[in-house]
Amino acid sequence: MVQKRALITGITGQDGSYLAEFLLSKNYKVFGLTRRTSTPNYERIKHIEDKINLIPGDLLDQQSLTSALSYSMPDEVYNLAAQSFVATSWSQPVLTGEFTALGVTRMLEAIRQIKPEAKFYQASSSEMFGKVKETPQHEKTPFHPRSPYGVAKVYGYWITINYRESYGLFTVNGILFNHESPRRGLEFVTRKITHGVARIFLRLSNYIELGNLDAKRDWGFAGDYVQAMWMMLQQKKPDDYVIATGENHSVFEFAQEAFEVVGIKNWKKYVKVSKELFRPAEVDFLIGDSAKARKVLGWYPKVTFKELVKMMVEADIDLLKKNSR
Ligand code: NAP
Ligand code: G4F
Repeated sequence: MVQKRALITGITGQDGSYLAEFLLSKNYKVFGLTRRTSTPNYERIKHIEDKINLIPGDLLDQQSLTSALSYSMPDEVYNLAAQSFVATSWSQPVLTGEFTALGVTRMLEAIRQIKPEAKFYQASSSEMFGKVKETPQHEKTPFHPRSPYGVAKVYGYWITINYRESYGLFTVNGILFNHESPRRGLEFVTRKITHGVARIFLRLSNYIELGNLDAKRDWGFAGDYVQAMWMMLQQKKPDDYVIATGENHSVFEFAQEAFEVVGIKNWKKYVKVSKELFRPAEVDFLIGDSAKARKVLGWYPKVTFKELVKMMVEADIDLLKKNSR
């Protein structure tokens, strides 16, 4: 059988690393776009670095994307690269728009010019639902983004559909709800909590500083979610899918569960709430309905909330112990 080729933007990120592993397990030839940094940031992919092909490029640079397409000639393109931290999108709104919105058009243009038969996955987000219009949120729920990031993702969503309708490209949106893992960036609330709990457990710190504890999210495991990305590109027709667990929890509940893993009962004394960490406009409540993905793709999440929190706390304890040796 001919070996399939995939190009992943954002391969150094959380999802990119899990997706690369998954595609390698399916015998793909995997190419990844990486941008220039002054120190290497291959931490999440170092265990597979010799099995993948890294191509220098940036979502801001059209020529580099065209070259990456010409070099890799992929059957499938997964556009995971973005400025993905919602809080930063208020301090860097223009850059967020350049990466997270216009970057999608640049990638689609490169495909249209170099390999129009390539299938395209866009990393759309539940942040697009923002101030939610209905509960749970599904593919037909109207959007009301609440941050420059959410607005940029709405642009990315529509330009993906526009290239499908204008040029007949095979383009899909995966509208993924929050998904986490031990590889999650330390600035996101789940990892901030699990890393903080691990530090408190190991007596390396006395508290965690958090913002809005009442916000609720539908949290799943990133390893499960990258499989859905691939499944979407194996369909006969391009379409858009919500990927979620269908269960949500508050930040408060996440923290409680994380402290529970290490047996700390009086956990509230280790959490400080800082108004500085509240957002100018909050997304209070997200919960997804992934019935369409379950029916059409046969996708369902395997890791439960409890298992996810445990996995992340234990991984952070191991990491801190390893780093101290
Ligand atoms: P992540 O860990 O922050 O990774 C983002 C990746 O994008 C990194 O590899 C980063 O490279 C790369 N990148 C950023 N700007 C770039 C640019 N200008 N040119 C090339 N590469 C660039 O994010 P993630 O959690 O894996 O999420 C993957 C995608 O899914 C993102 O688009 C995110 O917005 C979206 N999404 C995530 C979730 C979630 O819960 N995780 C939910 C819905 C949608 P560096 O390593 O060089 O910084
Ligand atoms: O972990 P967060 O920063 O993730 P957020 O904003 O939901 O965005 C993530 O999920 C999106 C999918 O819905 C992705 F598109 C996006 O790329 C990213 O992966 O914050 C979650 C919630 C927020 O309501 C925030 O206000 O946690 C609240 N929170 C409370 N204290 C905090 C903190 N968030 C962070 N990052 N840090 C805190 O100290």
